[in-house]
Amino acid sequence: MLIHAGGEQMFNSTDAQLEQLQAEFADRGYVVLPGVIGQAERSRLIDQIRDAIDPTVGPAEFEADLGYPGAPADRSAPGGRTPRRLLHAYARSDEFKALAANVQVAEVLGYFLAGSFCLSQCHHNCIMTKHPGFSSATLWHQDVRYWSYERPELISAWFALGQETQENGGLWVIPGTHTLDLAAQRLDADLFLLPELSENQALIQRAEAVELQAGDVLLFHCRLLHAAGRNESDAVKLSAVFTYHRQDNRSQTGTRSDRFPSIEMLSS
Ligand SMILES: O=C(O)CCC(=O)C(=O)O
Repeated sequence: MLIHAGGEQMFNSTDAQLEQLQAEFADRGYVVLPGVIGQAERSRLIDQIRDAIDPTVGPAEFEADLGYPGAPADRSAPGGRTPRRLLHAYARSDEFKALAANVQVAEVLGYFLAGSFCLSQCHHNCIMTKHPGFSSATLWHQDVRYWSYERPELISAWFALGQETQENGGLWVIPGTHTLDLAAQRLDADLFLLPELSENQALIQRAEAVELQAGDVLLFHCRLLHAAGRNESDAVKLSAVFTYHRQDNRSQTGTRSDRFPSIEMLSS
């Protein structure tokens, strides 16, 4: 399979490899692509992120604003100015644009989404900065909860810029939940899974930690249940996250998903 982006011939996996990845994605709702981003590229991105953390170059979302478990109580509390996400990653620099358009990721996404696709500027499109001491835990949720597209068929790419482990707050997923229809009473008002319900506990017992090496990319379906703990290590964890959708899967007019235009990434 050959796909073209910006006139360049792309990374060329065999059809058999792509088919196998797609079968895994269809079954589990996620796949990991190992070693996609080399060290030199990661170092350039990390330098840019460090420059944007302190003083924080907005727009940014702060841990204190969300009030997730473990977050500082408010912006005036100790750690209250800890950023959780640097937003609008795509627009921040040419290096982040290139990351979002990574050829290997684009080839796999083009195969999974079966054709032309776009990057959403409204969802994820951020640099996750998980800081020791002041980071929060993210409870079980599906990202699609606040997204409004014609079809819930978006895929996010989580670029690990360093190692991601259970200790530093790496992601947990519940394989196969991207096909599950969850009744509303299983979720709280913010659409997090209610952990006290026995049917939810049975699901959570199936959770798996996704440990990533620096440079790995996790592709996950927008309906996959996932969660993450706090960063208990002594180093900040940095990841860039972008979300993609088929070009013909349009955001609904007037919703948050429609606030900024999507960017065409690849036409086949
Ligand atoms: O790193 C985390 O705490 C989880 C982030 C997450 O699940 C999300 O932003 O959807």
